[in-house]
Amino acid sequence: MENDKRDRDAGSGGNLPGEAWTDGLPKGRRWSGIAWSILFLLVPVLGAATFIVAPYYDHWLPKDVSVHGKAIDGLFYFILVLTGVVFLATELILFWFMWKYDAAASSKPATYIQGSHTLEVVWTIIPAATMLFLAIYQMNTWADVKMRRPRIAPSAEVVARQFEWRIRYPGRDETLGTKDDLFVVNDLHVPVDEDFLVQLKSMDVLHSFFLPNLRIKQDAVPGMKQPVWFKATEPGTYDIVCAEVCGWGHYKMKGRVTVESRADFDRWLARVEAEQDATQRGPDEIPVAAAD
Ligand SMILES: [Cu+2]
Repeated sequence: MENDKRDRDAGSGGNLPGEAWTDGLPKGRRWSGIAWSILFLLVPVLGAATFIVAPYYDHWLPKDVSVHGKAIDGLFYFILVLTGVVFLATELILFWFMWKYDAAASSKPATYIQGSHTLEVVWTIIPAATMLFLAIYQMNTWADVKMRRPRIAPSAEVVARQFEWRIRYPGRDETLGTKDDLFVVNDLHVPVDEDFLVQLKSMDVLHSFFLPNLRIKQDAVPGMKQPVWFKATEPGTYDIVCAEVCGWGHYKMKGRVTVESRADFDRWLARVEAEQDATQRGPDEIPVAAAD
């Protein structure tokens, strides 16, 4: 008999019209409603707090030392504010609805609505128009960073490989792929205030060439030569990291980029050349192993 009643209740979603709602509400349900509302309120509060506090703990954008950086950061902040406002608004509305329409606190059953066609059209058009605006608004920056390549020969070639960056400079003839090329690993040097054009390749899997301070991020795709360019504005040593999970050693696939004056850069190149000449010997210079 008792089971019959329970089955009946379960079959109709737990509440029979005119029956369960008049039974009296179990004590304590209201508290769970409050707890859930507060929990959902914490999402926008802590979310916003994280962003406000982050710069004070140095967890924010790294120092920008690129001529493109300002435009890219501007876009970043613009999109952050736009999405931030929408995020806060939707989360606060969600909280308010949970608070106000707590089922346990209500004495009336929920009413069924068909939905609103107008509302659906409005909330489809607004995001679509926003996306379209962003697509057009960022076009010039995108073209500067990814399409308007400086008309110079490649300054260096960077080949990504599990788990290092192999860098090749053209050497004295200023042409890549010739005998006097200079090779270094994980140690990119760049003259300050000059256009620098990298020819990016991958030897094995997908990697992503990421120079946070120069606001550069480009996938290195096996079989493709990707041009990547930038102009550094401030001498210093900055990070090169791989931004694509590329295998077990992905975390240690890091190098550094040294931005320095033209004179320092030339001196460094000359040193690499001298070291390479000292360690590389021609075929006739290699000592033949003594026969037993
Ligand atoms: Cu990688």
